[in-house]
Amino acid sequence: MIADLRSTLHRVPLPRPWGPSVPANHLVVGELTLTDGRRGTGFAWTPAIGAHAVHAMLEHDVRAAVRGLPAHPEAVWDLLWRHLHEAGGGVATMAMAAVDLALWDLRATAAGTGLVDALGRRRDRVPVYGSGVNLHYPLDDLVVQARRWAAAGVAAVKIKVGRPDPAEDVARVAAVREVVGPDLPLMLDANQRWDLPAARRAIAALVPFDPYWIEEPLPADDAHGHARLRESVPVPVALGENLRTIHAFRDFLVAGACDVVQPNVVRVGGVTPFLRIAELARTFGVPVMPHLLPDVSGQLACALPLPAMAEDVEDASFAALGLLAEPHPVRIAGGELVPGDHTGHGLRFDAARLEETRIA
Ligand code: SMN
Ligand code: MG
Repeated sequence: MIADLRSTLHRVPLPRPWGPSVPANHLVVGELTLTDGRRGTGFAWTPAIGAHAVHAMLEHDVRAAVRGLPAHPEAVWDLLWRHLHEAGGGVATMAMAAVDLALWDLRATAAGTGLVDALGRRRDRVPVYGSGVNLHYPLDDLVVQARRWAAAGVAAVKIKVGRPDPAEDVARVAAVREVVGPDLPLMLDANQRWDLPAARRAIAALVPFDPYWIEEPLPADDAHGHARLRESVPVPVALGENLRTIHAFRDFLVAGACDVVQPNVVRVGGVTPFLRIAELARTFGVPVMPHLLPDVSGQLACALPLPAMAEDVEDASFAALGLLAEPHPVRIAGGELVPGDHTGHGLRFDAARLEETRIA
């Protein structure tokens, strides 16, 4: 039974800022204690927006609600969703992730296995793609980043598009394609910067560089728009990092809005809903490519029904941010991610680093 939940908020500077408004990421660590004394660690994460709200919701609403509940991820998830729903939305699901990840940590540990085996191992390693939040990079820096990825032997690369002048997108994608060669999958991420006509025009101009997918070409909530776009362009559409509920994923899949879904394990509320979304996507034959957080997502990818790649945004994994004590839960090298032989999810936050970055 759950005895208590404590949470702390941390601001962690990014060695490579994600533009002027995102110089740091925010982490909320949740420590769940059971009545028998066992402890599980969960976390929520957000680049900039909502971090204080998530922490406040954990302290004010979630803490009291989880005390006395059985340490059962699925049951707790459903109860918490009902309990928090009148506030609703992304803040609630991010807060719920801190609880759910802690419960999965406890479940896998109790089974004497790591997360991959607790979920059902389907593969021992997954390909990793190099990803950059680089729309603001000058072309030269973008090319140098692409060279680093090529030299590291990544399985694929993803860059941002959606510069104010579409001709710049063409020049940037052409330059990166030149660096990585004709065979490496090259994904493009527009982060919702276009409307339907702009997306159609931009994608038509980028087709010659053989994009592996176009990500979030339109506003993230627009299922109908994505479905119409998808019918009119020859490039697969990926989305889902800004969807929060299994119902939203259901609606996008039913609308035929995407070829790939990208749930973020924190934003959807943890491992429990992530798995439900993966099973749903499977019924549409749509692969799941977990969004960010490779320290955990890479483990999930090893258990997904359909083959998946993990995403490694350069120098932004929790390991790369110095947040984790050794041994790290996953090893990323040569375009592959391999989970370690830990029990639980294997993320052990470095106590000194947490102290140094703590803001609440
Ligand atoms: C992204 C989103 C949020 C933070 C970093 C990067 C991006 C991606 O959309 O898909 O990697
Ligand atoms: Mg994206």
